[in-house]
Amino acid sequence: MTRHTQRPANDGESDEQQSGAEDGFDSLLPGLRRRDFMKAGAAVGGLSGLAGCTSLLSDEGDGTVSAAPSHSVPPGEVDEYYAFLGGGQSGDVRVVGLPSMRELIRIPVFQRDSGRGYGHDDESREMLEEAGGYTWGDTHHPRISQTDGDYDGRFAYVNDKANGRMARIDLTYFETDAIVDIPNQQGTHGSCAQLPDTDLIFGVGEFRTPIPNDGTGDLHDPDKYGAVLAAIDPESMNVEWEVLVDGNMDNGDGSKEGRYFFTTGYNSEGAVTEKGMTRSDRDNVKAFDIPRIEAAVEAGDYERINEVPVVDGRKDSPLNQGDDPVVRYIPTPKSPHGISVTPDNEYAIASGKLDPTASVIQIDKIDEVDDPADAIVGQPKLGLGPLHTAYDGRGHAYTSLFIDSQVVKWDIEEAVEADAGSESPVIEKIDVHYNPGHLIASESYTEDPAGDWLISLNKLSKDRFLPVGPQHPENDQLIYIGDDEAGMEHVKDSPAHAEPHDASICHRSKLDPAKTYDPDDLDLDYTDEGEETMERVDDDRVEIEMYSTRNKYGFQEMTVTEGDTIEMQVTNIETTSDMLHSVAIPDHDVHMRVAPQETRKVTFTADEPGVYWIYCAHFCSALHLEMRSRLIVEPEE
Ligand code: CUK
Ligand code: CUA
Repeated sequence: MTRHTQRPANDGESDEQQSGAEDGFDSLLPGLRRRDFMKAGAAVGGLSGLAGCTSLLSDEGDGTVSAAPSHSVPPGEVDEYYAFLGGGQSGDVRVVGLPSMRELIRIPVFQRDSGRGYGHDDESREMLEEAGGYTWGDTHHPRISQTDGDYDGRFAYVNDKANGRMARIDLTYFETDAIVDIPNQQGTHGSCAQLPDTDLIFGVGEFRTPIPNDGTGDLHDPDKYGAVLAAIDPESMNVEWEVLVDGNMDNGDGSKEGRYFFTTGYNSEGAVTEKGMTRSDRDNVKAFDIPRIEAAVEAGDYERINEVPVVDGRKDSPLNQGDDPVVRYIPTPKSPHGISVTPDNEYAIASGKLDPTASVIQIDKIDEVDDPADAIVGQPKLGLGPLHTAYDGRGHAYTSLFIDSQVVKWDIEEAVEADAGSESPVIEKIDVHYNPGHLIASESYTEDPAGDWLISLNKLSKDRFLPVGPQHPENDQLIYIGDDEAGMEHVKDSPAHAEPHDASICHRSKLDPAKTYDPDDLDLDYTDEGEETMERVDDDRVEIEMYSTRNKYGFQEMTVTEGDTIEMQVTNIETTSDMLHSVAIPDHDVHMRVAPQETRKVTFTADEPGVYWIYCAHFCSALHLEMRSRLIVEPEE
């Protein structure tokens, strides 16, 4: 481990202090479970006395004693990591600090959010409109852009499983800045970048449909349905090409050097009922050969559908005959779910879901073997319902076990050595509460994971929190994984709004969020104090450009006529960070936030005569309530 400290919130603590106690003391040390004791005690060869033991353990200040470093972040201090969590059916991305697990902010992506003015100003509203105009999305897999195999802090990308879209979040401003509605794809599930430099973003199509799905094909014959992998340019957000495959797809991950993109797939049967989808004992992992696909596109070996070049990657495609197929189908036990490539780029590991094993695919073997099945070099038996796998950079894998409600830690090389179906690679299991979907370790998706924290994103919390009605919170549990001798330690429960799936954890040193806007980054012109204008540009159109500051708007009143369309552009001229204002207009469904140095525009129609108090909805000073202006709408003659 090189870059960051392994013991984030506890810098003064030495390795010797990460110790345990002898069996028998556990009742005296309430925070540490018995099995941790045994492991830790064995690791240090036992300790001589209880007094020494308790003083050597970290104290959480609330009577809890723990072998993990402190996970509490005292008031006024900040976290070591940012965690970006897909918000599922809420359509957002949550930003959580680690190890405190405090939610810092939510980034609205596919839904309007009045707290951030998102979907209220013209630009974000038009972006949502142009991307289909839906009111929600299903965000699963936020991935941070990388350069040279490490987070570069520029962008995050996240899928909308519901409506076949991919969005980009600008991490300078923590705002969604682009959304693409992916043609020919329904149910964009996996989302991932081509590494090491984020040259492409991949959207993985889950639902099989007729392609094109416009009613012209046979709607009733599922055999004619298909699913595509979509490759998106990370700058323009254009879909560059797609590959049509047999069966469906689920999750995806890319090899670290850009050669392959892997997807899991269930339903190789191409069925349309649960029963049919689970009939066969085998499904597959698809390995997309990116350079080979790009060569096919270059050579014109595609069909253009809905303006996108679609390469035929089905098994019987001419492009799949011979030695360098565009897509290799690697058979696995049925219904593999998560797939992730190890930090060293040796293996792609697919978790079995309906099978208790994970399949370890050796990446450089894919080219060599005649039978793709021979690229699977390990198949450890992990437990029931393995879904997703994360890494610590020390040769261990951590897999969520949905049915067993556990996280299993196992040794990757050991799994390659052992016979298929062996449990010997399993190092340790820890209970989580309950039914984990994804799990994620700090910087697990990079070439150099930090290996200290892991979050288990549990689907059910049952009775772990105060009851709040029939919909219970999700439970994101923080587990310390930095001490192989002491073992995994569960240190925190954190209730979450429905419903996190995947996450990316990034060290704070790799992000550089802006404190205020740079007006040069915005398309609209800055309006300073004294530059405000109000102009009737048309019979029924009024343009207003004004500033806002503590505690006034550029105009104290604005008189228009019933039926006028008003384009109101507002600059927040504050240079002090955190000094937000907004433009809230009663009865007009307007709430436009303007952060310091930000200029936004909102267009609305004044269709009811009357007086409307425009007010600032962000509490900005003692005179915040006085920060108002009147919109006077005179009746039409
Ligand atoms: S999926 Cu949700 S738990 Cu979308 Cu990555 Cu597995
Ligand atoms: Cu400005 Cu409140």
